[in-house]
Amino acid sequence: MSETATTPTAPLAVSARPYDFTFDPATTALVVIDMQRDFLEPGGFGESLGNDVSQLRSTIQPLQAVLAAVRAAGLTVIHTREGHLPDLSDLPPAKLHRGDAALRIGDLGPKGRILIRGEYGQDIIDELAPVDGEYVIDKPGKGAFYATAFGDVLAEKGITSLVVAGVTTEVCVHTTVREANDRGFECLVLSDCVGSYFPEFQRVALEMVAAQGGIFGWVAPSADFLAALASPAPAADSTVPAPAVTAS
Ligand code: C5J
Repeated sequence: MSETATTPTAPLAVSARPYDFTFDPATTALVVIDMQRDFLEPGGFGESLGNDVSQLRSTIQPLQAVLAAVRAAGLTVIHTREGHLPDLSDLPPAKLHRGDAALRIGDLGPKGRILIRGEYGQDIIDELAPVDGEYVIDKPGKGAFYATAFGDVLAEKGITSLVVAGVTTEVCVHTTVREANDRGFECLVLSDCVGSYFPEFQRVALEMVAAQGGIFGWVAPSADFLAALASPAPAADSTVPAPAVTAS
């Protein structure tokens, strides 16, 4: 008597720079970095630093499409939010005092206290609100691993690959991708789902990820990731004959 056994899902391939990014949906998480009112809407942290927050809004629509697809496909979804405790005990003085902001972290702005956990402005924009079953990681730093449970969540879920979106490309996205790369994760950055207040930084930050043969990871437009996710599971060679079972 013989049986057939199904091999683990063959990896899907995304056309990416510097070469195809392969991933198994079961071990891949979508990581949405800091899509918060404080960065994307007027009256928040981003604007207080003198930035034109409208620069980031082109990321919203493609990211909505990616979220819909990964939710349908059952991938792990992790959102992050940069922010600090109300008593500022997790805010290094260097971060508080640096620069010439109109409103500093902890000051009261039109959307609540700037970059403080639990405030309206610190939460994720309505368009990309997390749904039940998704993780939300509050982080005091720019990277998602520093002083958070992010690494533990990835380990618990058996995640080895990250598809990364969010803002800003050259700050929190880059820091997280660099941290992830050093910890052995494979990272794909979705070029139209990450945003910067500075077009030049956006271009160069994406180049830096994929340069030198993918020094930090891969870069692709979301359309190519969505195409890979929708591609049919490999059929012909995904089942292999199992060894014959003999019984005495
Ligand atoms: C910044 C972030 N830019 N989320 N934070 O301060 O990139």
